[in-house]
Amino acid sequence: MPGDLSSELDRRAREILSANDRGGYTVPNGRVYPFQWNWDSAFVALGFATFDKDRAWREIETLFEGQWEDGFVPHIIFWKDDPGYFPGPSVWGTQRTPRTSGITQPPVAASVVRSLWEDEGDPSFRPRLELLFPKLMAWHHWFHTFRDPIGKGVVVAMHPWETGRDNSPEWDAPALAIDTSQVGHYQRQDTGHLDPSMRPTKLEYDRYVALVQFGSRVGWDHARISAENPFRVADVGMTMILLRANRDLLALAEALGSQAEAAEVRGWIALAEAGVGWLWNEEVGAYCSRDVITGRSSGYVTSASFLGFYAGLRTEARDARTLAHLERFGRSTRYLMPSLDPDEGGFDAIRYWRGPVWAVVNYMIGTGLAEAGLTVWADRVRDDTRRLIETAGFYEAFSPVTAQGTGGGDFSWTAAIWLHWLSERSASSG
Ligand code: 9WN
Repeated sequence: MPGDLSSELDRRAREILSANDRGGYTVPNGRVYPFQWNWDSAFVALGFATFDKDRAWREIETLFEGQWEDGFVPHIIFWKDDPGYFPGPSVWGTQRTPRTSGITQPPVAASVVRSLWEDEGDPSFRPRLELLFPKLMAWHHWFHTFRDPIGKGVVVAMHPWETGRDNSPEWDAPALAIDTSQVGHYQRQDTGHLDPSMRPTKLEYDRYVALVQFGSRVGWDHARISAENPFRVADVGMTMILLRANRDLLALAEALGSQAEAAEVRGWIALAEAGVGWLWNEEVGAYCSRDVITGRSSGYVTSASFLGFYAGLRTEARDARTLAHLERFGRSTRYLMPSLDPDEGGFDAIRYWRGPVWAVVNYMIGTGLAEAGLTVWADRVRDDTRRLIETAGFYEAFSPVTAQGTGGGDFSWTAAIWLHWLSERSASSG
């Protein structure tokens, strides 16, 4: 890539983060997503860290200002009113200050904090790490208490939004159990901002809203939700991300000399390493999300199926079968990693989590492949992500077939991943 294109994209990426900065927290996109989102903020911190380290730590600190006393960290914090997004705080009805949603999102924060701490090597950040560490512990503890009702160390999502991969077909069969008859009238905002062909369907939204209404009805009582929610699906993505985050949390515990916490985290890691096999679908040859209510495996190979490397899992037979899917995906689409198997009937190159490529998922997959020594594939995932951004710009997601940008433009986490992982400057610095 010509150096001037790279530095122009660096400049543009920094500009996007600054424009989406609302003072201590960053919105994913000013129009479509005008609040603070959980895993978005964590990835965004990696981008800020390349030019403003203090601001990077601040992003995570504001996220944890929304933490509840039971350790839960919400998927959205509504710092200010904005009518441009549905559902807003009154629909969630969590009665909290700051106002928040009632579900969580993939726990990438501990991994990001480890990266901030180790990459910077600056002891002046230690007091901030010491303050964040117990909050991270409390959140992971919450996951093990309220999102692992089957006690296997796998994460059970209570809402498709919780997975961060909202309309993946993995949720289709389990969502049949959600009663949408009492949902009533509501006004979506997303389809006013974006082409509806890129967004979830009306039926999917009815289900999303019905689950919010259920949570609100039970007063967002996490114990009741864990036992009674009509949607309970063990998500491959969150399971792998939590396992990875626990390994990173363990490194932080050791850096801080927190022996008791380190022992607790080691227990969580051992549980997940033993339990993740429950998600392995031998017939398909991949990790697939699984409905806890019916016990059925989704049978879908999605981008999340490739996160085992990121989670630090190495099993010869499973790796070989996973890599066979990777090779097939690589032949079927021009750009890795489509969010759904491109040979699947429901594959749709522009509809959200049913086809498009997401830079943050590629970052996790690429990192895992590199750590596993699978350099050729790690490079392919990274180069494809770079080419998508160079071709289309900093979109929310991209068609794996044509590179067309999908969803919102000037997207914070795409800009952050560029700065942290893809720019020539970050490649040369490590
Ligand atoms: C619901 C903000 C979020 C991401 C999710 C992505 C999308 C929200 C929505 O946007 O979800 O949380 O309204 O579509 O699926 O991963 O965190 O960027």
